[in-house]
This record gives sequence, C-alpha cells and structure tokens, in this order.
Amino acid sequence: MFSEKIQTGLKKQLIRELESSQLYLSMASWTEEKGFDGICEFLYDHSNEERNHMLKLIRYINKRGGSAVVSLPNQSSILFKEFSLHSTLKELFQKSFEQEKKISSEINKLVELSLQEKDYFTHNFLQWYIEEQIEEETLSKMILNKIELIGEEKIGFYLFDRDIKENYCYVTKKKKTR
Ligand code: OFO
Repeated sequence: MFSEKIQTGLKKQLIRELESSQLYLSMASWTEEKGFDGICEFLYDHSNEERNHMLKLIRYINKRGGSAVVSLPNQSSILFKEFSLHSTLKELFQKSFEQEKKISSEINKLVELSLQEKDYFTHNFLQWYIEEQIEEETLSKMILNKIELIGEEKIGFYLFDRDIKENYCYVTKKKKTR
C-alpha cells in the first residue's frame, strides 16, 4: 500500500535532492571562478549525481501509482548567492558535510516512516539511499579533514585540487571501481 504519508515524505525528499543539486552547482561555479579545476569538476559531477537521486524518486513515485508533481520553494537564487567572494574552500566543504548529514537524517526518518506504514517496497527502495549517504558523508568528511590539514598553504591547495581531479571525480571514480 502506497500511502499518502509515504508519498508526501518522498516528495519532500525529491525537493531536498534538487536543493542539494543546486547547492553543489553553485559551489562548482564558485570553485571554477577561483581556478580550482579539479574541485569544480568534482562538484559539477556531484550536482549531477544529486539530480539523479531526485529522478530516481520521481520514477519510483510514478511506478507506485503516485504523482510526483510538487510545488517548489523558490530557493534557487538564494543558493546561488550563498558563496560570495569572501567564502573559503573550508566553509564550502563544511557546508557540504552539513548538507550530507541533514540528508542522511531525513533518509533515516523516511525509513522509519516506511516501517510504521508497513510499506516494505519503499523500505527496500530506500536502502539504496542509505548506502549512498554513508558514501557521501564519509567522502565529504574526508575532504574536510584534508582541508584542515592543509591550513593556509597555497601549494597544499594546488596539490589538493590535483588530487581531487585524479582520484575523486565521479567518472574517474566509477572507472576505477569497474
Ligand atoms: Fe542525494 O545524496 Fe547527498 O545529499
């Protein structure tokens, strides 16, 4: 049974995934402007990944006989303004880590709801998101740790940018795990 409660919860989640995608897009654009070639590729890829998470939800809702029509909060312009000339790379990845923790906690709530509603199909569907959040939280925390290690060293940021390009861009990462 695909209840209204579950449907509403999944729709709220698809908006959050869209917001994540938008957030990473604004971060990517900011880092590109600053000349971080590797980090910006990583963030553009991440933005696409978040959009795919949204699509997965839309298609699941439709497949279960629901309707994925949602009204969007008008936040896109706010997100784009978030990174100003005075932001730092550390602030950016702190924000990324906070965002991933927030999404993980929302996924947890949805899993709980699926059990309350005895919707085992949705419970099963959400397992993929749990795996994904474990991966993304770990990755953003690891990047933040690296930035803290670098401190103020300009050469450190240069090498870090190269490291991200070589080891953490989405396409490269997928190829390596094949
Ligand atoms: Fe959608 O996975 Fe992160 O936020």
